Amino acid sequence: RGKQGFTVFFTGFSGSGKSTIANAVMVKLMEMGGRPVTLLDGDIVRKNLSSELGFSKEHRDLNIQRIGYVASEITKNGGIAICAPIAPYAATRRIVRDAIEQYGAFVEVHVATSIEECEKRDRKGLYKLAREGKIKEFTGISDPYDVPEHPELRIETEGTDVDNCAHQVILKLEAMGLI
Ligand code: GGZ
Repeated sequence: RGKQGFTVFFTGFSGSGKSTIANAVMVKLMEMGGRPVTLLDGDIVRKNLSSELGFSKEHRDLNIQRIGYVASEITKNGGIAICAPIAPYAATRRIVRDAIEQYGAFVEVHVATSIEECEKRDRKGLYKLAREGKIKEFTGISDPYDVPEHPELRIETEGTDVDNCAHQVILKLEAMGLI
């Protein structure tokens, strides 16, 4: 069993399935025992750590850097951090990667559900509001998303269940010698 800490960093659109997959991965890692696992989910972080922030580029960057800082501390102390924000900007993801790789591994997982599929599902009704202009700067509709070019793992969720997606992450962590 590997001893180094690491961060699993999910990125993808709202409604792509990041949180659901991140939760399933957390459960699997906890069942394996060993190192403590901390989930830094997008909306939980925004409630507790970034409640004053909106969705401008500056605020999103600040949000991601806060998540990155907490994840780097967890990684430094030999733990496992699981992050699941949208994290739309490649440059910001790079900054977080570089900070974390000083202490352990950074495993970027692109949850590659298409914007069409996310909008079709529209679980929280946010895409409808974004189309109506009632939510501004909505990622994928009226705000950018830089598709990760070289993530450690890209998950195609369409036609794949949550358990299978989570299993792909676990297999990648094993292949990397982290668990
Ligand atoms: C994107 C927004 C927006 C805008 C509110 N753009 O499905 P959700 O609801 O729970 O996930 C989205 C969440 C995104 O927060 P993050 O902290 O992950 O974003 S970032 O990494 O860019 O800082 C969505 C909701 O907040 N939401 N307004 N304009 N998502």
